[in-house]
Amino acid sequence: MSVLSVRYQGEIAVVTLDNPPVNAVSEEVRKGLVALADQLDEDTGVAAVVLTCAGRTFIAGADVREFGKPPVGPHLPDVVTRLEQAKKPWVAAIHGAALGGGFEIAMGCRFRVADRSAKVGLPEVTLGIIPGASGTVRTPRLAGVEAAVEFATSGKPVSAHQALQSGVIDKVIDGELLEGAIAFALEALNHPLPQPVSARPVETRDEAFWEKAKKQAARAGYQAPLSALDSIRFASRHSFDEAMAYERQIFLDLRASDEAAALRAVFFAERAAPRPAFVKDTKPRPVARVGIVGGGTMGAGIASSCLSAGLNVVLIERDDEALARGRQSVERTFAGAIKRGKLSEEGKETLMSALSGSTDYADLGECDLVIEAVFEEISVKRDVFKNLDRHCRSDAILATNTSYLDPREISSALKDSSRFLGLHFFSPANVMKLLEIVPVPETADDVLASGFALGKQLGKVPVRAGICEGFIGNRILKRYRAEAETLVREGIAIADIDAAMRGFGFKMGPFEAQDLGGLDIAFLQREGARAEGAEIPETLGDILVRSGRKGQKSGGGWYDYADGDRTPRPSSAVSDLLAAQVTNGPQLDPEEISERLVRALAAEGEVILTEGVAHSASDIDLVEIHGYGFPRWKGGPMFWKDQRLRS
Ligand code: 3H9
Repeated sequence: MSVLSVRYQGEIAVVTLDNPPVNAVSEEVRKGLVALADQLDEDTGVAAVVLTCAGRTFIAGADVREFGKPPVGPHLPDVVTRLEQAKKPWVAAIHGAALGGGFEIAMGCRFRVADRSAKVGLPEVTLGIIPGASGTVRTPRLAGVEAAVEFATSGKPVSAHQALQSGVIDKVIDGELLEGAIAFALEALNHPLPQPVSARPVETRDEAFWEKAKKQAARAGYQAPLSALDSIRFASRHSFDEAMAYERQIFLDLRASDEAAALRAVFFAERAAPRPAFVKDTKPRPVARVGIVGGGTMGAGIASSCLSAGLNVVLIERDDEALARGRQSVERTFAGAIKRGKLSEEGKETLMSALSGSTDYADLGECDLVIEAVFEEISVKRDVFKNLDRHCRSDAILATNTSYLDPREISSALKDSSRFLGLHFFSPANVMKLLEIVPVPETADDVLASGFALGKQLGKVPVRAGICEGFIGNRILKRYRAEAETLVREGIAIADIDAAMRGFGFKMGPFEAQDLGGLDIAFLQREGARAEGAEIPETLGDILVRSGRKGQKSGGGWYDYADGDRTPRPSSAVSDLLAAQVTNGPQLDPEEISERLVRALAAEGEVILTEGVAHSASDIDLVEIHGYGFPRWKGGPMFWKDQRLRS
């Protein structure tokens, strides 16, 4: 059966694309659209064509799976042009999302209508490419240069309402989409047709505009947004055909780039993450009401995240004062979302009304899942779980948010550990996407599946981690920090190491990040382990903490900080403290420094894979990207290392 079908409603031909899951434009779709344009052009009974899609969305873009292979004709830019040149006007009826090549096809249609909840956008830069089928050439002609720059360099889709305002669609349909689109087409036939987009004039902008836009695009840290801008700028100064040729060349060059390969790998890994093979066939338990024990930073963050996903939350604290603080934290998070325009005042009220608080564990009786987020102290955690055992329904899932305690020691406080698992959120939990899911040996399959389903519902990237100190992420972090200290011992300046990692694409280097988070937490862990007899050699961080340098909060850590200023300044006090540990070896350039550190990340990743703590290299990459700031356009340490080996 073909992915494209046509039926007739009077003089309107309704073309339906049905290419699950997201109607991506594959070779078959491209061929089919050209054939249909030819066929309908010759059909004297047809006055106009409505293009609609089956399933959850309009066309989500070119088929990304084809990007690793040589391009095969007919090419999408030619398909878009063919639709634009059709003798009968085509009307794109958009539901779900018209993204990338899907939006480009819509721009080839003479008209675009969308239902209220639809989105349109050019997300190509998020895949390391630029729009390759006229997105940077037609959009400025349709909506102006500024809107085109925003679309193509940010990659962010906009709502149907915003799309209407910026002129990229012609109408928002309130009722049934197809009916509305057919009525729109019939009405449009009563008027002269608008010019095809390619024939419309394009505005020019002055140098100041482009300079500002360039600075903005450069912030992303990788090539594609800058190239998208370059292509729009070219399009604003050249003929349509010249601009199309220019765009195509950049698109093809970037399509073959390392960054695009990395971003594609991340794209597919992220989508596969919530449904790993080991839970695919297991039905998760329904979760509608979540209990959270502990309303501190972590608990409140988890609560915000659950509320935003439409869950009811019961927050447990030891007294009313702590409960009020937890509630205020959640409120602050939502107030921030209102400020950023992400939430309305009414929306906040609705979310807050789904939050209740209590100091009595008995109020967790109706919860389907309870997440413990209390102090990292084994006896405290075990007490919490003994209470949960007493008060929760016997089929309720009980989870710990521990980041470094052994979950088995916590779960053994329960009568039935099959309902237990670790759900390791990252701070701030309402922002960070990573969720490490840590089953104990007794965890039931459907409990594990429920962890992944919850991750998906919360919009997180869930990754299964085995039990070891630090699970996947913090264990790798430890190795990373140790290697960074080794570099310091070899005589590399702390500021040079941080600068090299920023140059690689991290927002922060390892030392400035520690100053921000505080050096004392890891120090106390090491001290605790030493007290229990573990032989842990003294780290440079230990030396700093012992002399009172815990990071920004104590006015200095690896760097000095002036009062009220977070700018790290190299510290002569630190140089003095560490002088005896440092030998002056050869200096390294920034690439050599980042190579050493990323190799250390990948090396620990290899060990973790061998031990079975992580299930796949791409899981490790997701952990690093979503929990530790690894630049996604480098694909994660495992991908980066493999790419290195291939080149
Ligand atoms: C482009 O268009 C280039 C052109 O300018 C020029 C060309 C010459 N291709 O996200 P979901 C799969 S570049 C292939 O969970 P949702 C995905 O892997 C493209 N497959 O669904 C998953 O597969 P599986 C620009 C794709 O409902 C399944 O669909 N477009 C593609 O949460 C469901 O995905 C984009 O970047 C694709 N393009 O969200 C849009 N897209 O079931 C990317 C998805 O086997 N897509 N899949 O794991 C999206 O943003 C979301 O999928 C969408 C639906 C919002 C549409």
